[in-house]
Amino acid sequence: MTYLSSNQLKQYRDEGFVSPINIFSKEKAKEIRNEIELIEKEMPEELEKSGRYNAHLISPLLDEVTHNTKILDAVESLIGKDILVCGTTLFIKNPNEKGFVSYHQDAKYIGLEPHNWVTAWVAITDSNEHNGCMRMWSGSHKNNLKEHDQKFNEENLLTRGQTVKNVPTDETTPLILTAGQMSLHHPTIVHGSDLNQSDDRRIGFVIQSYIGTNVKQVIGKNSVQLARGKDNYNFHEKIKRTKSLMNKENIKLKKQENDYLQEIFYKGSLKKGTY
Ligand SMILES: O=C(O)CCC(=O)C(=O)O
Repeated sequence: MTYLSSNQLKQYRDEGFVSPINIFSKEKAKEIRNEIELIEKEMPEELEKSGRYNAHLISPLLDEVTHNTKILDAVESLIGKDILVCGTTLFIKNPNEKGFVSYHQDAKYIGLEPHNWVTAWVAITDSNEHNGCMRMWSGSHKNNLKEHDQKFNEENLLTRGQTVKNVPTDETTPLILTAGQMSLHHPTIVHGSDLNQSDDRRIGFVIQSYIGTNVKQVIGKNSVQLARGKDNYNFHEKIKRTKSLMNKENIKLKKQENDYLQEIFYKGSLKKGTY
């Protein structure tokens, strides 16, 4: 079954991304933002730095997004009908902070092989050039993995500050989304994002990533949830979906999963960043 149109499939093949895709209403996005902000208020450190990963394990509304049928339909068109979720990340840029994302390829340090996987970036707030939306180096996914410098800059929202050299930033495409829309991007596309210059937060909830059941974790360990279809390979441990907000057991599970992730992201690195 192909849910994306032939133009969208062509865009993904030629450019390495598809955007924008409507998923839910602005009102729903606001409800999700409120849940994120409630967690931040009740547990001030829970979503900070390396805690920003796997918030879907403690937030029923983020769990609902992760398993959203429209998102999964689009993902199925790209990686097939047997789909696992192997993690999520909140990319939040607050106003007056200097957070940015250097140009990088997701596949570089994530250990997911083969590249039968895709990342969904879901806009919880509007995301545009003024507040630092993602920018894509169109077509760069065709050239395999590139060398990355490791800059470990505190303001860089990536773990190692990993940076691809000589990116033609003036030619990159901004992915402009309104709250409730998403983009999908390829594991090897070079992308990044600039500062938030607005006076509101920019919040992206990123399912990083949806993987085919044939994809292995070759660096460390990732637990997964079955999102659609059947897992005939069973390469990964399965974890349950959450039913309640900030449940103690799920907070523990999130911490455990995030510890595994840290091992993956910093494997072989002489230094550790804060994310
Ligand atoms: O949210 C951002 O600005 C960057 C996110 C990103 O790099 C990703 O989703 O792979």
